[in-house]
Amino acid sequence: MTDNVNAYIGLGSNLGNREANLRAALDRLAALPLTRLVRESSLMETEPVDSPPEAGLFLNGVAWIETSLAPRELLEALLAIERELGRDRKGQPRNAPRTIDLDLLLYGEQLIQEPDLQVPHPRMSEREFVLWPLLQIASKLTDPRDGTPYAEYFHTLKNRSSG
Ligand code: PH2
Ligand code: MG
Ligand code: MG
Repeated sequence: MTDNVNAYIGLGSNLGNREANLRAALDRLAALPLTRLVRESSLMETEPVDSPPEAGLFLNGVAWIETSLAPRELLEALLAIERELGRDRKGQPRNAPRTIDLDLLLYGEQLIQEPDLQVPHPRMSEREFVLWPLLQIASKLTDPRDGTPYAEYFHTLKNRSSG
């Protein structure tokens, strides 16, 4: 069994009862084997980014878990929770509205580059809807690739968007 690792999961929903979907996902994360839910962020409503025109507003949050599941076991567990909560990926365009999206953002300090699993999540440092809830629960967290504080990415984004 691997050691306990701190991992961060991004949660998003823009279909159905968004808050109920996120709460159900958090309950299921907390119930995973070899896993403890350490902290959950508050939920924020966000404008869809890089989504089809019909996409509605998202509700987003981040969960901090401590787990002994291996990264790929954790990924499979996240996909299973998505399916249980009605996520249907078949025939859907990229970033189609979804009842629930669970993204593995960080798994300890590990760097993973596989076709279906990239950690840190490749777009997390450019997404306010990830960084804001992440920093709320883990303000000192740094990018395992080069030690950049996630707070620095967040401030860069904010400065850019305010012109
Ligand atoms: N997820 C995406 C694409 N765009 N936009 C917001 N606001 N929130 C998301 O969770 C989100 C998104 C792909 O997973
Ligand atoms: Mg996503
Ligand atoms: Mg996803």
